[in-house]
Amino acid sequence: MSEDRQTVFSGLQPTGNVHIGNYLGALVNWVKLQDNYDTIYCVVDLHAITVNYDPAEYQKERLEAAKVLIATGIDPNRSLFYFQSQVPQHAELSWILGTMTPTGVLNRMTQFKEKAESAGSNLGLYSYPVLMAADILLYRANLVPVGDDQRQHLEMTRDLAERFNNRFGEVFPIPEALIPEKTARVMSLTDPTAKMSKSAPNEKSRVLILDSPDVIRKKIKSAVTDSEPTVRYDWDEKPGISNLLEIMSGCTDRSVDDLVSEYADSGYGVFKEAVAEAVVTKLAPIRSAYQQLDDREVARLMQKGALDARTRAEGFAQEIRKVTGLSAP
Ligand code: ATP
Ligand code: LTN
Repeated sequence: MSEDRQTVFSGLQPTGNVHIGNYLGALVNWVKLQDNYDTIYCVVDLHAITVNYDPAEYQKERLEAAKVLIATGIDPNRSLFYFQSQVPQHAELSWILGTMTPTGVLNRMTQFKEKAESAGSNLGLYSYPVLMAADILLYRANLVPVGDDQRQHLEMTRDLAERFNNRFGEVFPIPEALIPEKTARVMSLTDPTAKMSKSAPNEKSRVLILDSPDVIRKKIKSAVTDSEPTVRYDWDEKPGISNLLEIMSGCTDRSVDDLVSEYADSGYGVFKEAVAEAVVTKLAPIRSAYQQLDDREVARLMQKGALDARTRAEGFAQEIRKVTGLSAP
């Protein structure tokens, strides 16, 4: 890691399976940024236990999430890559930042309101954005690649960094969100007015990174569209088609305009087949990389990542303890 490179941090929850929304909204950027930045990527297992879970199952799901990320292109030799729970400095900073977070701000968090309604409220779910701010600020990250749904959390993180700096001195850079122009919010295939989500009950609503080609084709074929058969990019009138256009564009690096000019009059059947093939082609190498990964080797890589992360985090944590009057006596 060279000193002059900017630091990137992002996290993914190990709940359910990683879907194409996660991939196009965030992971594509995670992978690219490895070329030019000091990258730190974290499987945020403390965040995901804010909703009910089965411990034995969770142990497996965490490793699965790590494997999917590696298959996608996260390289543990180029990025610092680990499980959040293995680095206690995240939780320590979260407590300190929590003392500076007005509860009125937390009350306004959309994700909290939605999850509290569906899964029931608890203190962890409420303070979830504070832990996220701690993840980012702990490493003094400059850039945070995320999907559009994380915008509000990022704003809160920036506010907390400023609040901390005003009180204790210039410790944290103010982090910027890196959100893609298109595919920042990939929508559900069964309800294109809702975000594609890991937790939606209908499995047909999302394409998983590890879905087989057949399953992908079926899901895209049954994606909800409208009855006027022109392929047009229009989120108000044609959210289903606009979503598929963005997905195809994200999988092919062709612009939405270019796709519209090719498929405008070809009919939905032909268009959906083309979308499905683009997704299958994009995901095939990831699926085969995943199949070649060895669980024990990945577990070893995660242990090594945690050791390195702890060392790095402790250096920053000591400075934070110093300015906040919490150093060892
Ligand atoms: P859930 O699907 O249950 O709401 P999540 O997928 O939002 O959970 P994470 O797995 O932590 O939670 O998200 C990882 C990254 O994927 C985040 O940066 C998030 O913004 C992004 N992301 C999640 N869903 C989408 C989506 N539908 N479109 C674009 N980006 C998304
Ligand atoms: N809150 C995010 C996951 C997350 C994260 C982070 C993202 C936890 N810590 C730090 C970026 C940076 C989510 O729900 N998707």
